[in-house]
Amino acid sequence: MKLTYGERSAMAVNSVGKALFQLMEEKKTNLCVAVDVTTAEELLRIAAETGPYICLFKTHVDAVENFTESTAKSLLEIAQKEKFIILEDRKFADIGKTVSLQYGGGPMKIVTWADLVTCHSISGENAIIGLKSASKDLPRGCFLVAEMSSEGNLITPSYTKATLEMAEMHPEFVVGLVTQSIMKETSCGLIQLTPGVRISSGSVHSIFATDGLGQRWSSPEDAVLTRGADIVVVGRGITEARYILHILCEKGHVDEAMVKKTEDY
Ligand code: 5IU
Repeated sequence: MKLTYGERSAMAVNSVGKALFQLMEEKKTNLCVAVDVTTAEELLRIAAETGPYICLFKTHVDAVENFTESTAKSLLEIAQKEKFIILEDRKFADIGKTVSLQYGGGPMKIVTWADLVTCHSISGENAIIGLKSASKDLPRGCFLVAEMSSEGNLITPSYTKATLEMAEMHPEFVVGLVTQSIMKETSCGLIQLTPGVRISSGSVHSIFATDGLGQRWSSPEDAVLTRGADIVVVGRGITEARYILHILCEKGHVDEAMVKKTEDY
């Protein structure tokens, strides 16, 4: 049975999950850009440039040296203008009480600006309950990590199965799963988000590249058609694409060493 993202929106329980499905349908995009950068200026530049083409903007703000409340405010303004949802890939992994503090407070105050976050299932369902309690009445939700793209990760099929079950138990807060393979038994209201994707000029069906630090990339075709991705997460395939870096180099935004580095991938 094939359903449109619009039809699946009606099956989502969480309001952000519903909105994400609707955005995908309206903007005709299932692209999430992963923005692993170190400055707020770069983060905002990429948000403005990719905004029209994405449904989801994935951050790691703890890698950004100068992320402040004002960065968050500017990011929210761009998100509203370009219509995308913000996902902070925090991968919460602690007990319920601790994750509620990390999410709601600390220097990043993630709950105030990120529509969605990622969370590991390792510590049990109370992590979800903790996040939900910290979100109070804000429209918020999370993706649970069911599988990882990295070489040698310790996730087993039974861990993945238990994570799916946990997601099904909490559809009011869990909008979907981070996956690498098709989750046939998952309800259609949950979204499958697949990182480790980039375009290669070579093979389109197999894992074709790595970054020397265990990342395993596959092609968008493979991610969507074989691995069941609803949304593909592309980081360096966009932010470090050779032709984009050449343009940025000409404008003086990055130096030649950076361009040279990507030519080595
Ligand atoms: N990410 C992965 N693999 C995973 C999970 C998250 O790559 O299994 I869970 C994150 C890490 C990075 C982005 O922020 O997705 C991928 O970036 P690249 O496309 O640059 O590899």
